[in-house]
Amino acid sequence: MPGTDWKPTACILCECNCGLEVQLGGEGGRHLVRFRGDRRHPASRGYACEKAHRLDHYQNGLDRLTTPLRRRPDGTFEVIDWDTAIREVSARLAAVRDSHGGDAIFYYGGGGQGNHLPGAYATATRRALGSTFRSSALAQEKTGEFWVAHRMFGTAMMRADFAHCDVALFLGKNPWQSHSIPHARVTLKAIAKDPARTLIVVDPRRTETAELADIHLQLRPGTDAHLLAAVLAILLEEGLLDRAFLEAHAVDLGPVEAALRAVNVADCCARTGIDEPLVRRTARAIGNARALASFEDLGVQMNRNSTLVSYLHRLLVALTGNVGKEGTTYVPTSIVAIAGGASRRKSPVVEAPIISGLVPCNVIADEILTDHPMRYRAMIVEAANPAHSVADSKRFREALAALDTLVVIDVAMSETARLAHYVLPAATQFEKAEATFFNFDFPRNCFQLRPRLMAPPAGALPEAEIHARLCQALGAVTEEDLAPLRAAAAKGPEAYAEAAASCLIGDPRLASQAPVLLYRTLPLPPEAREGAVLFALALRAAMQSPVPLARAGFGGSPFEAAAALFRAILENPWGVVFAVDEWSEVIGRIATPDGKIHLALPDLLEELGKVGRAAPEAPDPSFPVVLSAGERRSFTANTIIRDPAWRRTDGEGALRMSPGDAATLGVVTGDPVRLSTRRDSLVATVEVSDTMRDGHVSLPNGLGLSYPGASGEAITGIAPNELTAGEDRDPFVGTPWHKGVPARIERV
Ligand SMILES: Nc1nc2c(c(=O)[nH]1)N[C@H]1C(S)=C(S)[C@@H](COP(=O)(O)OP(=O)(O)OC[C@H]3O[C@@H](n4cnc5c(=O)[nH]c(N)nc54)[C@H](O)[C@@H]3O)O[C@H]1N2
Ligand SMILES: Nc1nc2c(c(=O)[nH]1)N[C@H]1C(S)=C(S)[C@@H](COP(=O)(O)OP(=O)(O)OC[C@H]3O[C@@H](n4cnc5c(=O)[nH]c(N)nc54)[C@H](O)[C@@H]3O)O[C@H]1N2
Ligand code: SF4
Ligand SMILES: [Mo]
Repeated sequence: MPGTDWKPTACILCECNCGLEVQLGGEGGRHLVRFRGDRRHPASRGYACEKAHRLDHYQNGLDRLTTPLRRRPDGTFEVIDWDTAIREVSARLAAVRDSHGGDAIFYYGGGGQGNHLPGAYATATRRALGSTFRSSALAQEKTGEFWVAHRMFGTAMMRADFAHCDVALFLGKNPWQSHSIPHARVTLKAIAKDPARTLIVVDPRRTETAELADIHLQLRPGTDAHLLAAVLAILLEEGLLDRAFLEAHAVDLGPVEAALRAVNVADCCARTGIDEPLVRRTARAIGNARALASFEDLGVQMNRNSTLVSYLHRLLVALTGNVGKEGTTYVPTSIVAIAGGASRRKSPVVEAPIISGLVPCNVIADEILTDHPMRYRAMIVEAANPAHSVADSKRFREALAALDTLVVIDVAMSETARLAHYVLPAATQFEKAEATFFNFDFPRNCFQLRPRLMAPPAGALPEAEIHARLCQALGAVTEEDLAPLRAAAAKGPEAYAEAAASCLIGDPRLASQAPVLLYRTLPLPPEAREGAVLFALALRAAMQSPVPLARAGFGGSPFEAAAALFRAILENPWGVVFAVDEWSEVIGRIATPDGKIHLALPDLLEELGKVGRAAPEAPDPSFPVVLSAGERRSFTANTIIRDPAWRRTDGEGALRMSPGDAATLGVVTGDPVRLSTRRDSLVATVEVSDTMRDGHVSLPNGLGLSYPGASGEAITGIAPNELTAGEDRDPFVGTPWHKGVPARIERV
């Protein structure tokens, strides 16, 4: 019988993290039984999609880890206790640091779609070890966009206001399924229904979003750079640039105009397969928009010319003046900035660019396997499954096998955990307090600390506790360090805040261990304990963004503001508005040295010229089809839910292909086919779909997971990265070409 209490939490399956209310029930009250969208959540306001109702398949997965494991030489695992695990893991990592330096210890992950506190606690462990190189999935999707935005605007995180735009543009993005914008389906339907608003979708598939569109540009896969070049050239030719905006807020228009004048519009349109009149109609809709909101995502960011496309997309927004007015592009206030520009440092072995602090995922295997003194020799993987999610799984497995030490912190026996020397079992996101740093709303931005719904099973620990134990075992935090804070805590909140602030700000050694110090000493109720690190983050936000925080009710000195915000976070478990922005402030957040948008990026303008002139790449006759490896569907959620039974539809994760291609092959829905790329050859199940273009096939993301079933471990569907290659990546930032993999299909 479900209990009658509805408890606030959030969905953890995509970056929206919609607020939910759940009822617990089942054995020991450990099942998530009933769900409803939480109307009190300030961003989602009751919205949730069908996936949220299936979250118990995450909480109660059969491959849940409940004890630390150590790998034996034969590859099997033995159970060890926590004291042994912490002692051995810290000793082995310290040994790598002592003989090769902390830079030889690589950190991967830190959070998935809804759990970003582990990454915050891990900074203490990384600092204790001197580990500075790291990465996460963002370095195979967003780093090109960040790099371009940072160079042009001096700030990397930009989002758009789809609720108030009159023209919405989605480039390689299917928000009906993948969301990423608030109330995605409601917002899309509202735009589609309103004759005064225009929905433009650029996608080679007729997606659910494209079905709603006023203009669907069903282009040839991988030709987005040509499409955007043509649109920009038409805007210039037809006098549709916002000259007044550019005069006031931008510099270096000249070289951009020259490059756009050199674009051959007819030729570019021909390359995309879209008729020029339709491209012109699109350009006019954009050029005449009152407010354009646009979003580029994986269809272009994991594809050829991805960084050039990100640049052309940012140019489109800037040249039409769609920045800083309601319904257009904004820069949100953040609690934790997750986006940044390029570092001066390169990765130590391959010398790949580091953007937003992240080494490109596609070079990690090379960084480990190259015989080089600076190669990574140990790795901590936390809340990520790179043996599944990074390009070329086979080579990535080889790289992991070559490490001295691999430590995986996960809730389930993931593909990566199977390869670890030590597996450390974590509490699930419903067994500890958790939060997301994907807070991108505007003008009212919100933050939710979800209290835990239940205690973890004996044997699993929250990451905060794991990192605290590691840091203490490494000697980075001692009882003497904790004593003054504990004493201050006994005196009350004010004494504590003062003591915490003085060690956070006054002593660099202690500051580097702030997450652990706070976690060990800040008095918090058990259901919110892992929220301790937010005390430091709230203080940083109060120092960096005093005005938006004050408007949200958190004014006064930085200490007063931080204390009030921290209290509000604890008192509002369904979420709190932490910042109130104003549209008029957006232009002021352009953080280039002169405060202007820098339109001309010479390397990318040169690339535009090259791409425009280059003859179309002749398809490799052995691999004539384009495979998009990793589509978001109704029941996919990366590898967060491993139980295949959670999928109500598309159980096997079918390979979608056009009726024309199916007829040529002589196959129908349900037939097996052999799908081959340069890396591997696997059998997939076909779904014939008239949403597909001829020559383009698509596999879902997050399948190919091993899961215990009635007859032992079984793998359902295809793991997309068995088919992708590490060298297929963007020349500027190293992001992968997962959406355009050359492939061949045969009957079996
Ligand atoms: N249901 C569900 N939702 C999710 C997730 C999930 O796993 N499942 N994951 C979340 C995450 S981590 C992310 S990053 C987002 C990603 O969200 P999206 O980027 O929207 O997801 P995808 O389906 O991978 O890719 C989007 C589209 O790119 C198209 N595409 C393929 N090739 C090309 C091309 O050459 N040009 C263009 N213009 N388009 C092309 C595909 O047909 C597809 O419709 O989704 C988030 N939301
Ligand atoms: N070919 C191809 N590859 C892709 C993509 C694609 O479209 N095509 N998409 C890419 C994108 S955009 C993304 S975001 C990545 C996603 O790939 P990853 O970032 O590797 O994330 P997930 O696959 O979701 O793995 C999350 C892991 O966290 C674990 N986990 C869940 N909750 C917790 C917790 O509370 N604590 C801990 N410690 N662990 C937890 C899960 O069991 C799982 O093993 O994949 C990328 N890879
Ligand atoms: S999957 Fe995303 S959109 Fe759907 S309920 Fe969960 S967080 Fe919200
Ligand atoms: Mo992602």
